[in-house]
Amino acid sequence: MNAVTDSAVAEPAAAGGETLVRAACPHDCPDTCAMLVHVRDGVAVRVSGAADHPSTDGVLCTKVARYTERTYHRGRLLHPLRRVGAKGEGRFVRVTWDEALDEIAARLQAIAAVDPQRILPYSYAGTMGLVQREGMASRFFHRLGASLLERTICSTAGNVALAHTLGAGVGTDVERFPDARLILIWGSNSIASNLHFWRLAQQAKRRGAKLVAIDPYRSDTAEKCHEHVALLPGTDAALALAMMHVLIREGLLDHDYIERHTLGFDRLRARALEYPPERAAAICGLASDRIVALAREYGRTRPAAIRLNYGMQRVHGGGNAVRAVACLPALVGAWRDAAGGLLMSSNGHFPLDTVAHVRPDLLPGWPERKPRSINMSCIGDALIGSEPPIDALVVYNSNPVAIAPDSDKVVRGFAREDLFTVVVEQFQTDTADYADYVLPATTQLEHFDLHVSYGHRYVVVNHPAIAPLGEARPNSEIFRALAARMGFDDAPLAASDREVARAALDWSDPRLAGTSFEDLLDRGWVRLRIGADPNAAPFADGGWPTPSGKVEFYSERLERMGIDPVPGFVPPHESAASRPELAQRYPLALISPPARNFLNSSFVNVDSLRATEREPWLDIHPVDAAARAIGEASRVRVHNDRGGFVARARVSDRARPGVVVTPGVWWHKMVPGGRNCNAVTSQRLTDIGGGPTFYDCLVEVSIEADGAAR
Ligand SMILES: Nc1nc2c(c(=O)[nH]1)N[C@H]1C(S)=C(S)[C@@H](COP(=O)(O)OP(=O)(O)OC[C@H]3O[C@@H](n4cnc5c(=O)[nH]c(N)nc54)[C@H](O)[C@@H]3O)O[C@H]1N2
Ligand SMILES: Nc1nc2c(c(=O)[nH]1)N[C@H]1C(S)=C(S)[C@@H](COP(=O)(O)OP(=O)(O)OC[C@H]3O[C@@H](n4cnc5c(=O)[nH]c(N)nc54)[C@H](O)[C@@H]3O)O[C@H]1N2
Ligand code: SF4
Ligand SMILES: [Mo]
Repeated sequence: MNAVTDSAVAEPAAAGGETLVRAACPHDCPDTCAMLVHVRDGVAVRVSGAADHPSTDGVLCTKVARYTERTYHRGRLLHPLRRVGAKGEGRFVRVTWDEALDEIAARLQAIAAVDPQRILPYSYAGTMGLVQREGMASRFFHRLGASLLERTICSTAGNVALAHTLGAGVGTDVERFPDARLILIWGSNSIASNLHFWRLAQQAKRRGAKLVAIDPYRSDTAEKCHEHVALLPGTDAALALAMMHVLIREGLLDHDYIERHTLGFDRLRARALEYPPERAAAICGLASDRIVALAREYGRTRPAAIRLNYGMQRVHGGGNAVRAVACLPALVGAWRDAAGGLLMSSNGHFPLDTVAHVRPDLLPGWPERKPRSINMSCIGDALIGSEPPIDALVVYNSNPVAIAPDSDKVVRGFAREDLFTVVVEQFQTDTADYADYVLPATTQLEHFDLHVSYGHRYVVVNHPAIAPLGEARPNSEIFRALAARMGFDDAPLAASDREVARAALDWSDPRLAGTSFEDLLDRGWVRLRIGADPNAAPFADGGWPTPSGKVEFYSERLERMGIDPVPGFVPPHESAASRPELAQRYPLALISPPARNFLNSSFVNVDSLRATEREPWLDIHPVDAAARAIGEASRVRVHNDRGGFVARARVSDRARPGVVVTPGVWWHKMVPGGRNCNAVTSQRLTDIGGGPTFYDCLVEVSIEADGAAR
């Protein structure tokens, strides 16, 4: 099979007149699959998983296997649009690119003349590509001097916590998991959100490993594990500290590893001794002997690996919880085994050159001068009450009206008449409905990109397979054009997509030894070289990328930031224990984890996938259902002081008593009542990293007659 090295030109493949183009899945998923696009007569007929890419192993998930349905969807935006109806109404007229760009440039210029900080980019990971994500967009906004966006909406609690414990997003190679004997799948519904890890965990299972899910919900993954520890949301740190307590008490520690490769054991020991299993049991809603048994098993089994995912850090104490869990492998010396240790993110393994990539130096006065920054997880409040106000918002790679917490406030902000909003999108999303201008963006099949991963260790290339549909343009081209319109003649703003991609990685780094950018374009993917022997345990002999070079149980950097330097249990913002008066009115804890057939709010508009998910569900325990006269398939209203949404009840013990679960972030306009689950989530932040607290949310559930939806 051949790779292509030029845009949209593919080499003929052996069979059936199809050409195959090497591509990468663009989505916010740890698996970053290498794909092949099958093209016939200029049309992408299907996509498949690259069989030669070890972690993809020839398999794509159900959603992306349908990527051509998304690309050729009847709802694709094909022309620039200008709003003619009221904000949110969704009435637009077609305009030319010239008209749209001229008007947008003029409006941004006028606002920038007052204060460029009144302009805010809003973006996340609609595509993870180094070019189409921030490659050109951030260069543009830096040059403009716009407000900086703190991109916290997913993972900063966990990532900052991990960086202050292990030093960076580093850990166990996902491909080593088949050799583990014990795997703790912690806060992760891997079948839905990390399929290729799940396949490796299955291999381990077949070789005799035990799989344990730690999750308040009996997800598809928890259902298929040998054991399921169903703790209350937001209590993971207490569980981890109690496990440490048992490991200490029963002498299951690796003192040699602790002595040589960790910092602050005495402080951590003192903290853990405050959490005997009985205390944690009360906090977590578990039996204490379960905790003792789990700790013993963890302390006695080798190799023992933890797959930690972001599901458990979307609560007030999410950062401390990640720190606590990330301390466990060092305590028992699990890092001595290649198949032991912990994996949350592998992103820190990649030799990224951020400055060369997004060019913060384009900001006049950098690095002394920095514009104000706005936390994207509080966009509702920011739009309503920032000083100076946000006068213009440019949204790309994100659907904030649907995915940001506290929807009623977000909608109020987006509906402001005096706000100038540009949305660069592939589809007419909830957010696009509030735009003054909608600009049509290409999909992954139509543009070039380069991808690193947060789940594996490969760089993957995406070659364009087809010509852009309609008048759609890549994000990079749109921001280049806007820069030119605004008179920015800096060379980095005219760089080609390939130049941006090349600049994003440090090609002289030993992890890319033996590979050039050109090789990579040709081959489609390349594996990082980490350590002399790729099969060895990279941290068996320490070498952590922290300031001390050790696993930091105690973090001086956190202490300087005024944060507890030793991991502890930080209770949820909203729980029966932490807010008893609130819990009187809103007694149920709601979590809203990923749906298997959607990716955040992406794919909700793809008919076949929406037909599989059918409608917003609410999993509720029979005891909680009976107390509210809720039956199977009852239509219910989930509500609190922030707002409410409608769902269909599924009564079963998959949700533990006191916890209700609604999978997936639907589009507001596609659900009865016009509000998805973010109508009830809050804008409060995590203890570390300023992350959102989607799963820290008390609600009440009431029966609602069919058709009576608001
Ligand atoms: N199909 C699909 N795949 C996806 C996504 C998607 O929307 N759909 N989203 C992508 C994105 S953006 C991300 S960030 C990644 C990872 O996204 P994650 O949010 O890590 O997703 P999951 O792996 O589904 O894990 C969430 C699990 O955590 C559980 N959970 C909730 N609260 C707690 C808690 O307090 N403690 C513990 N222990 N568990 C808790 C939930 O019940 C759920 O089973 O997945 C990506 N992959
Ligand atoms: N209640 C609740 N809310 C959540 C979560 C949850 O678990 N529960 N998960 C949170 C998490 S983990 C995350 S990461 C966020 C994700 O939130 P977002 O980053 O907003 O992700 P998506 O909802 O997938 O929206 C991405 C948008 O980018 C567009 N897009 C894709 N590729 C391109 C491109 O090349 N160019 C342009 N211009 N647009 C493109 C897509 O069409 C899509 O509309 O949501 C968060 N919100
Ligand atoms: S969403 Fe994840 S599993 Fe699915 S194709 Fe993309 S990278 Fe692979
Ligand atoms: Mo995410």
